[in-house]
Amino acid sequence: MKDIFTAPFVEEMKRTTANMYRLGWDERNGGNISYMLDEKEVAEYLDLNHVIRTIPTGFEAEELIGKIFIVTGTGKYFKNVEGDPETNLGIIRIAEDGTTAELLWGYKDGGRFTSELPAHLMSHMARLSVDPENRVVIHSHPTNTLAMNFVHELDEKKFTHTLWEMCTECIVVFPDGVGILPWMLCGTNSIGEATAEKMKEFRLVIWSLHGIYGAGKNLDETFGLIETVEKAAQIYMLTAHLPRINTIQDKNMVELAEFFGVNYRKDFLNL
Ligand code: 2HA
Ligand code: ZN
Repeated sequence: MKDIFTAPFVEEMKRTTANMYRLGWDERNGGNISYMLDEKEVAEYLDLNHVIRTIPTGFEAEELIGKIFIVTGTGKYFKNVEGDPETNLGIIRIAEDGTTAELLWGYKDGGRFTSELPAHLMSHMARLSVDPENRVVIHSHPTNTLAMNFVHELDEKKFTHTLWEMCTECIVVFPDGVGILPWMLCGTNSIGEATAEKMKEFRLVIWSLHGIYGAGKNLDETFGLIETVEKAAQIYMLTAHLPRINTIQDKNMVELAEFFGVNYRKDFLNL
């Protein structure tokens, strides 16, 4: 058996959480990540017949039975994952009943997965239904994206359009735009269901006045999606109070989308 502390998926989780912490997006216990792992790869590091303990998830995830995820822990700080992954992360498998998580590794201090697990697992199911390659869901509180929530209309078309205007490559990186949920109580099945519903249409979903969800096929891609939104939001926040002299035009965005061959939300442009 190989050493789990050298597993690429543990290394990647350490790198990603450390990056996000240093970017200031995940203060205290803010943010959470879930990453669906390949069973064969996990079996190189862990005995899959050895369940440390079981933890109820509080909802049914029939489509995910047998699937294995590495997930950040509830109340745990991204800041601390790099130094102590076995306490701050856990590897869970969704049990045969679809409502229990079997702990295979981690949460060493008796902890459990993020309180946002419903939103994560429901988002995984929603993304997998439209993209079988989806593996990662990330929730974060990126500073400028959040700041923009307080000064910009929270309308999917208008918000996406503003972000697309802020960086030339935005429409290419997230041509499907950004979905927006109203402010809702976090940590509940209801916000999970609402997030998943949006995830059928968008890989990025804003939780108004709270943060963002992103989904993608690996950690790099998902991180990159959120990073690009955050960069656009930063340019917006640096310029929103100044006279706008120049702007990327809708016709430029069409040119970009067509040149890069992306399927963009035409109804989010004003053509
Ligand atoms: O887990 O970010 O939304 C901490 C959070 C909850
Ligand atoms: Zn949050």
